[in-house]
Amino acid sequence: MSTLNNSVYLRRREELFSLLGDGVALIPSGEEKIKSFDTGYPFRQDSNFNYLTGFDEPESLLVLCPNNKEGRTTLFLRPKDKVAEMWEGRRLGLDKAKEALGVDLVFSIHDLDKKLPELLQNHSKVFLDLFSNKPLVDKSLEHLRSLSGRKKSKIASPQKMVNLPPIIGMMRLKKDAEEISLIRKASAISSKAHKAAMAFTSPGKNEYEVQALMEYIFKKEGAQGSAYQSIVAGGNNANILHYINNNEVLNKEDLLLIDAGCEFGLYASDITRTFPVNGSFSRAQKDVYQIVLEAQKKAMEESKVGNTLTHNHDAATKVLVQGLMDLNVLEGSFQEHLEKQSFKDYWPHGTGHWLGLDVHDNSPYINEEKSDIAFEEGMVFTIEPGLYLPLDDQKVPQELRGIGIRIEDDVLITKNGHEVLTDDVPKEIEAVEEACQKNYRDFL
Ligand SMILES: [Mn+2]
Repeated sequence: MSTLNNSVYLRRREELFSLLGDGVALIPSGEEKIKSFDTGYPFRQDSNFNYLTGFDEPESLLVLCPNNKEGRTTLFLRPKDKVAEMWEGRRLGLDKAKEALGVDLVFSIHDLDKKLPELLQNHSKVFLDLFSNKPLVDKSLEHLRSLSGRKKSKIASPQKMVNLPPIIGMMRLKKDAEEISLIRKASAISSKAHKAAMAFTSPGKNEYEVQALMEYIFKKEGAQGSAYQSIVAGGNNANILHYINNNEVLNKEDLLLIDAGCEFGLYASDITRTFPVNGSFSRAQKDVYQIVLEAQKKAMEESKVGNTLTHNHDAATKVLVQGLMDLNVLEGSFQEHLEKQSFKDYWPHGTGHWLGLDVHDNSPYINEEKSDIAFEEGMVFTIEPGLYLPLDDQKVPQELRGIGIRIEDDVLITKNGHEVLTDDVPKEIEAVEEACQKNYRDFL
């Protein structure tokens, strides 16, 4: 039924109960979305709902009431429906849900309006996603309004609404053993696809051919597909940070930047490699590549318990700015560039983000004291420095124009430092050139 053993979700819900006080939390499933007319996008479960239930159906709502005597965990879900199931697929149904998901109470989603007021009453606050689920907020407000209208009935109605995602986000920061094993699996599959892409790429192929090979490997290895839209960017296309057109022919003089990763058990991996289309780096490409690689290594060194993503970013930025000066892209004073951020044209993004159920995992970056969240064992994030030197930038020396490079790995904080989960994909210049000489069929 669910990806992991029920005890994992019970443990997570137990942790959340302890943060809710006498409140009640509403956590809706993901929704089916229309792609065009009557055809939908593939359904993808909501990350928080999955984190707390493992249940993979839409049209469901999890209600957590730590002080509800009849049961703390209530699930609304779709009832069995012979015709609908014949057309659209099997449903768990109410009868099996309790045991399959370890919840206390189950109701049909069609009875939500009838049952929700009962579940909301006699709590001081309601926890829910205030900013990205307007229908649920509206519905809750409607019920709260009618509850608070019944003043003489001695029913206490919640007076406060609290935004829930940051609270679950804090829980999701440190990955448990089950999550780490899913991220490991996602990383291994994505690593294989990147190695295959290096071996497969050659001048004259189209970007989408390389994309197709990688996404074939994602599926073939059991992943649900891409965790995010693959970026397969030849030459100057790499200087468009979110280039997803992936429809141009690869030139033999160019580099190919690939930012692609699969989703396994809903967990993401996120890898970027940049390698020469013809299998060997030119002098100019090597010069830029070495700087980005060095920046990544310096950021890696900072990745240990107690440090923060800002440590990583500052370490990478120093190397990249010095590099831009060495390449004669920037002139002037190193300190001034750092202070004025005048490198932003060529190094415009952050060095990393949390990674988990979402590729940019929906967890806070600062704590309640408004300072950076410090690394703890079990946290997972990316390290992805880059340099982008557009073809039409007159300030960039001629021979460097059109080069865009990013190197990205996924990192797990351990007791004594960190582990690079995507270390299997070559990134040293010689190793990359070697990987380009391999036969891609060996990865299929
Ligand atoms: Mn990333």
